[in-house]
Amino acid sequence: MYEPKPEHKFTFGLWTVGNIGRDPFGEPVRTTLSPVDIVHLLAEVGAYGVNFHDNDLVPIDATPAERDKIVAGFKKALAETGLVAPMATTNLFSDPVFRDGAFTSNDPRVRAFALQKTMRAMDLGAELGAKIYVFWGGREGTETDAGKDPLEAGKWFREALNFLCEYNLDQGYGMKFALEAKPNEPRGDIYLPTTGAMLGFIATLNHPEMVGVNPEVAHEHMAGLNFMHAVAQAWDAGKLFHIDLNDQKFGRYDQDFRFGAESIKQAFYLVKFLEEVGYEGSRHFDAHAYRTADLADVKEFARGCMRTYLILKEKALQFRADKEIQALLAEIKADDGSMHPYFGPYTKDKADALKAHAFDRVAMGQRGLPYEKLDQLLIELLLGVR
Ligand code: GLT
Ligand code: MN
Ligand code: MN
Repeated sequence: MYEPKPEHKFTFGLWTVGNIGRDPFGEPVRTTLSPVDIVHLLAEVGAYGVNFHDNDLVPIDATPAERDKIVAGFKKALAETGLVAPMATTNLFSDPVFRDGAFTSNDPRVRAFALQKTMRAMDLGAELGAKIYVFWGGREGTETDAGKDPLEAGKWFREALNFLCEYNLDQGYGMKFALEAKPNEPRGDIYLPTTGAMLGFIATLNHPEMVGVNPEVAHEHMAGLNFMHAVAQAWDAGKLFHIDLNDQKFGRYDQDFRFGAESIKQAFYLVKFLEEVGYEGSRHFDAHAYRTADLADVKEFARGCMRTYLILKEKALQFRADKEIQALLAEIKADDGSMHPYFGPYTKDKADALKAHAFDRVAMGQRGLPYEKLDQLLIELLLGVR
């Protein structure tokens, strides 16, 4: 019943199920899986697609011949399993060259190298069929603002994206760019720290229609924000090009937990939102298994992400079909139409009539709102007793 199917568009990055469990205090705990192994693992658990950074697939110092061999092997694995590669991205954060940023580095050679690396990675993504291209600027920030000017950094980032949009057009790749915000980690502070900040920035680009966002649950939760609200704003702006699903305790480091592992209620509202508005993009799980997991448990992790999504999707349908819940919502949103003449586009007559209207402010302020009752019904629905 909760079996993943291709139409659910469940995808994982090579770096997610391939995560070897290294952390700042500990060495790897799992053996490295090759990209081909990962494709087979994802096919085994029922995923639809696999996403990658350039260097998840092709090592940064590979020769052109080595690159071609790796890409051919990867394509063969995709063909054998039927998996697709809908999203690609650039690793602009692991190599020491990016330790002070990529597009916002103070060093012009690093900024130029970041552009070169991204164009080559876009070529790789295009070759494998990716139509969404993600930008996560993990090193685009500071520990001390003494050495960097945020206005200059913003200008460099804008110029880089404008350049790469033109490259996309020039090559006829037809990609959409998706900018991913994160407030901090690995930098002390990362520029454009929230999805809302990214949306504001996109409007300043030369090709805003080509650029949207890739919000991640954990990244908004790290900042103490309501993820579903950020996603709704992105959707309303026509900018929800991709989404990174995972979970996270509030206010902590980037935990990248299994989807729904921590905040069941927030995950429910999110799935309900995505399903009800008809989001058609990938449901990408940007998460990894606990460091305690072995390979068998990594598969349980991946299955769990998809299974929880599908269970919550069913719960959303149940919420809509629940008569008591819907009756409460109807009561809360009751509308006798008497205010309709005042809404909609401004006219002088409307403004005059509204200014003259007599409201019973005290009675309006005393109206009961059964949100406690509604929330308890939701909790009981999620706990499986409705
Ligand atoms: C890295 C980061 C993620 C980004 C990935 C894409 S890499 O794992 O923490 O949130 O989505 O660059
Ligand atoms: Mn992410
Ligand atoms: Mn993350």
